[in-house]
Amino acid sequence: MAINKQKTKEIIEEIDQLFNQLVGNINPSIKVWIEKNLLGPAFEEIKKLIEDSRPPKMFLIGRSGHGKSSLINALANKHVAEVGDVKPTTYQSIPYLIKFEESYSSWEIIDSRGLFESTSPNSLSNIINDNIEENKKINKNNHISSKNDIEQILTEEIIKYKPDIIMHVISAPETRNLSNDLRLVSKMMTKLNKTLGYKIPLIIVLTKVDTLENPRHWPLENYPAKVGILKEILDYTSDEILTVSKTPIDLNELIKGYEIKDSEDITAIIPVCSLKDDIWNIETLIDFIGQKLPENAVLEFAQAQKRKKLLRKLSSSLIIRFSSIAGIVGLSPLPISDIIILTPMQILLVTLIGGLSCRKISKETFLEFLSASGITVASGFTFRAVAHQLVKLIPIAGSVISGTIASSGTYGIGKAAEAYFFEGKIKKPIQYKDEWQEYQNNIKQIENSKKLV
Ligand SMILES: Nc1nc2c(ncn2[C@@H]2O[C@H](COP(=O)(O)OP(=O)(O)OP(=O)(O)O)[C@@H](O)[C@H]2O)c(=O)[nH]1
Ligand SMILES: [Mg+2]
Repeated sequence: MAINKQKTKEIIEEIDQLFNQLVGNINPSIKVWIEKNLLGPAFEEIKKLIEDSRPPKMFLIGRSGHGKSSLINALANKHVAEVGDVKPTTYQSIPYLIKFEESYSSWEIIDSRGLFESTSPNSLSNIINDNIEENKKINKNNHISSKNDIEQILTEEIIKYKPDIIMHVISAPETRNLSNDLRLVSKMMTKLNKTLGYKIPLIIVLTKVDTLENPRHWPLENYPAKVGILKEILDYTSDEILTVSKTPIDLNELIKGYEIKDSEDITAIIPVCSLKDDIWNIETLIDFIGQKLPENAVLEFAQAQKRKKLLRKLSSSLIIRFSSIAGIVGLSPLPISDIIILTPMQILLVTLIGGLSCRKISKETFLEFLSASGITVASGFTFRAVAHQLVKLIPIAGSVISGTIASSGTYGIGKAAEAYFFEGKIKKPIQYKDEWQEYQNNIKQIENSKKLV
């Protein structure tokens, strides 16, 4: 189970009804104000996260046999792409959709296989000193025989598919031989990004790291010589081939890959092993892709595989957004004394966090959190009954709710729900009061420092 667009719509409708029931005898102008400033923005956040979500689009470049299909299988954690030794002789880009039925998600993959097949790695040397004769060899029978052909076809394909991420797959032991391929693709991306006016992240994925040095030396971490060779290849790729400056993705383990921050074309170099029984560092690649995807493609990417870490990030940002929205209460033109007006939003938040943790999007999911927090609600409950119970979770002092109480209460409820759904831990919302305060202070500091600049 997971977030499902239809179910989310239904819950939103119920929450809207609940709100109308709860504010039955409230001043109509306050009601309109709340709808516009609280519930409206909250629904808008959900629309961005869920209703507008779409499959991530990933484009693969790489010579035949370097492990593109195996990489897709490793990323998807299931068999979706053929792995084989048949060498394609003609260029054929294959788009396909991987469906993850159980989690209502899909990925779109474009495998640009065969693109380099009729060029030897050396014939691409003319990318440095453009050899006109070589480039004149126009492709016959769809054979691609020059640097210009490759560059042109790749550019056209990328413009046609507009992928979110491009992965250039190269077998790690062959990195040196294929330095021209790497240069060609990165040069092409510089031009392409300029044409498009935005940067498509290009990740260089070095596959088959298990075959470096002695293939039987595995797991990698147990063999310092193998680690050394991999480190050398990574450095060679960044320093010598691409001449870019690098930042380790994991400071404790330099061989997990480099992020390239100031480059116009490359975003990262990440080594992996995609063999089913020896999967290595795929997690790093997945996290990295998750960070670089556009907002509306992250949900399906993470949810497909129930990637808890990424889904939790989505949940955390949703909590922050909802809490900030709740804080608007403090700006209400008329004082609002009943915290119950916030509960519809909070019920929605908790239910969605449950959904992100791969539970069902339903009343039952919300109820499960409530009873775990020590609040029992009779069976056959309505949201209305629940709303009155939920209020008990927020400590409130005085007769008027301030923006701070509204936001920190919402944050606490969200975080307690997150701890429960993602870790099975029972926490009290009040435990998160300082954390919210700290978050607010940080934001203020950042804003102040921006003003100073
Ligand atoms: N040892 C090892 N072998 C791998 C790895 N990844 C792929 N292979 C093997 O390399 C061969 C080619 O892999 P594919 O995934 O089919 O390569 P491809 O890039 O999709 O090739 P085409 O479809 O022909 O373009 C297969 O025999 C794979 O099992 C890896 O990480 N380690
Ligand atoms: Mg393949």
